[in-house]
Amino acid sequence: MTSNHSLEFDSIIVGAGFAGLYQLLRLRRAGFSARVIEAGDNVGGTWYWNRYPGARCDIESLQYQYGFDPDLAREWRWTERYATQPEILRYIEFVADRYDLRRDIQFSTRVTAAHYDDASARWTVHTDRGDAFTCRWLIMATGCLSVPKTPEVPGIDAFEGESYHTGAWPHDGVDFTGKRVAVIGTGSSAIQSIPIIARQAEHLTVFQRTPNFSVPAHNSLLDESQWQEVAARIAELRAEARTTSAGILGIPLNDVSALAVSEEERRREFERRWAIGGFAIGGAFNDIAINLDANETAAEFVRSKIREIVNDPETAEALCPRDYPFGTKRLCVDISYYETFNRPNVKLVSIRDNPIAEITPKGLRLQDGTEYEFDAIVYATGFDAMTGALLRIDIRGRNGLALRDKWEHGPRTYLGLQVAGFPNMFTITGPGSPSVLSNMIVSIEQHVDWVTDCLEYLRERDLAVIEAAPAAEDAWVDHVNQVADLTLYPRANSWYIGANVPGKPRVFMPYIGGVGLYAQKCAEVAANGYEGFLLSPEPALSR
Ligand code: N01
Repeated sequence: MTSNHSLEFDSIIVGAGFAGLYQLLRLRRAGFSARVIEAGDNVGGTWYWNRYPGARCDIESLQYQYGFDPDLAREWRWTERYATQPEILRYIEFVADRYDLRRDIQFSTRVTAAHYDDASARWTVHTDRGDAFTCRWLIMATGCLSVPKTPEVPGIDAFEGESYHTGAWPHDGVDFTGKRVAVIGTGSSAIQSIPIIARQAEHLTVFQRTPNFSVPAHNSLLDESQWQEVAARIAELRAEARTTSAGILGIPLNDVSALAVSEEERRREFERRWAIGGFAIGGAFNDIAINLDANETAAEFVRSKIREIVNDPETAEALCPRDYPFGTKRLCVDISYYETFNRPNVKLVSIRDNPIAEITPKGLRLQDGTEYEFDAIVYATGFDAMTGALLRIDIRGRNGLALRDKWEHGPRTYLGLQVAGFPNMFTITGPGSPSVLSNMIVSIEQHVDWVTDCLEYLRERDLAVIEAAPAAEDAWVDHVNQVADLTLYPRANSWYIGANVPGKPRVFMPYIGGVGLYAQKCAEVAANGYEGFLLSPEPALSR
């Protein structure tokens, strides 16, 4: 179906994931007209697309849920400590129905362009179905990890077997029974899917360029009393989460240097947190993220665990990360990942010094000429993160300035919320905000609340334009870089700095100063009349 109409809204929201849905609800309740444009044929965003086997959230389900409505928290009963993708998707669909959101969402429609018109201070938003919507406020809720990245090796289209990307998995699932399968990549998606694929496939070969640090999830069924306690106190807990560094509760920081304690004490602390599972290990000592020697103690602890779990010493060594500090690539949380390499039908192939040269019709060939044959190849090769979803849309701001040109050397924003030269456009969890370094839902709610409050403020004062001031943007970008440079994070070739996409500018994209400090800064900016933003009335009124 195509549509050729011009429709006017106060706001167009791009994306119907957690961010787009909550933004729609808030705007509707505040009396703004809004339409959501979504490429998928249903709600869910990242949880709609990432249906690979084993997909689940690495933040505990009681914290990875909306916190804005205590009734909602009481109505939805999570079943496991870490929710599976199907359960999270059911939750998002439940939310969409509960608040009757679907009537304002246009599905199966991709936004192709968005152009700002100075004279009217409005955006025109074009879609692949021929729509041309106009709006005053353009809200990009396009997600940070929503553009799948396939390796740039020749021959991908020539493969005669089945090919899959974890980030765009078939909705009907895939049966690997009796098949020879390759998984390329060893990031979070691979680490979750490998144990499940290994159980199904006749044989699984894992191609690893960089080993990752992974910690056990220790998943379990959710305790009724735990669930009830959170359901009863959700608002209070969410407010508290917003004051923490990662938007996650229950990870107390042991405020001691890893180098100030004895080896036994250090090991005890790491063991204690390993037994808790998930990101608990991140708070073991106060200098793991900033001091290379302290960091090495955590890295070596995880390596010792890998050696304990994996029977074959050569495979264990190959799985041990060595050339970047612990935690500076996203820490993975797994269910039996390392154990999977003890299966007789699983083989690890390190391609660090011998990369994939070509995908062949029957499988793949490495640079040294070794050939492999497969029935199926799974690309668990990640995403064009943080900027990919924004830059694939032809976004043009004031005087036709293209966002692609403005961000030629990397993303620049003020608070991760706005871009100078692009008035009235907001980026939910955009680069320059804590986003991917935090519990995304906490950061999404904080941004959506801020944007909604901002639009109400402007409406009350008959203001029609808000734009990041260039000086404020420059200062914020400097600050984001300075804080990142205080840590070990920029030392890793991670997707946080765009290293996984050849040619992408190497800039540390998220803000690492912490959710608490960041939220406080955003609140202060608002309290000071949107300090650092330029506000102006309706263009016609100002003449
Ligand atoms: O992607 P990744 P992901 N040849 O970029 C390798 C979130 N997430 O989809 O490290 C060979 O982490 C690449 O190697 P290298 C989470 O934030 C959350 O796994 O670049 N290999 C790497 O091993 C996560 O961090 C959840 O050297 C190639 C892998 O592919 C983010 O999404 C679950 C290659 C890509 O790993 C992304 O995770 C899943 C090539 N040409 C994801 N190109 C949970 O909540 C890339 N690789 C649990």
